[in-house]
Amino acid sequence: MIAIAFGSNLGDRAGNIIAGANQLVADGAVKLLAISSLYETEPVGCKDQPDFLNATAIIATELPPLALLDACLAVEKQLGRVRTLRWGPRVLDIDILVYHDLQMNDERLTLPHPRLPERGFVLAPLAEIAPNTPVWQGLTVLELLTALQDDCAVRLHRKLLLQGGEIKLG
Ligand code: A4P
Ligand code: MG
Repeated sequence: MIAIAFGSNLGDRAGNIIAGANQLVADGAVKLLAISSLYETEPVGCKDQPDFLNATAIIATELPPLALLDACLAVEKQLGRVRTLRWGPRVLDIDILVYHDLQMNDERLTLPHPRLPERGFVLAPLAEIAPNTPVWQGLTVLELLTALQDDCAVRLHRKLLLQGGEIKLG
């Protein structure tokens, strides 16, 4: 399984995530196999910023990991992300969560995503579409979610639909 995560807490948050996912498809970088609902989530790491919308997707891609990262960063840029504060507010953040069972620690890319097991805003949406897939040291998404200590609120916001390979609001 290859899974990616979307987050936005500036502007039209749902629109940014939907546009970003559809742009990755339009660029020919990925096919979307499954998309979670949108979740409204309290900011982790830097509390003094607006709440996020987060979602996750399972994808198919021919791109190797670093080329997939470049495709994600290009879409973030197209959608108008300006990097300021680390962990600060953003129009769109796209992270690679897992790339099959590949483990890597390149200076540009760490896989699986190093903060995956700590984050309700990733595990809750991923549990919707891949509950029983092992993603971290043999533990499944559901097992990680059950063990999670994170007390930041994560609430279901809205369904997303996957139709003809593209995402729409449900
Ligand atoms: N990078 C390394 N590994 C990866 C990976 N697996 N996927 C590098 C994507 N990128 C990876 O990312 C910095 C660099 O990380 C990339 O250029 C890439 O080479 P960035 O997106 O510029 O910086 P960032 O997102 O501010 O930092 P970071 O460390 O990626 O932060 P996180 O861990 O993604 O956290 N709270 C809620 N509720 N929802 C959120 O979505 N997001 C963050 C950002 C903090 N709090 C949040 C949320
Ligand atoms: Mg990021």
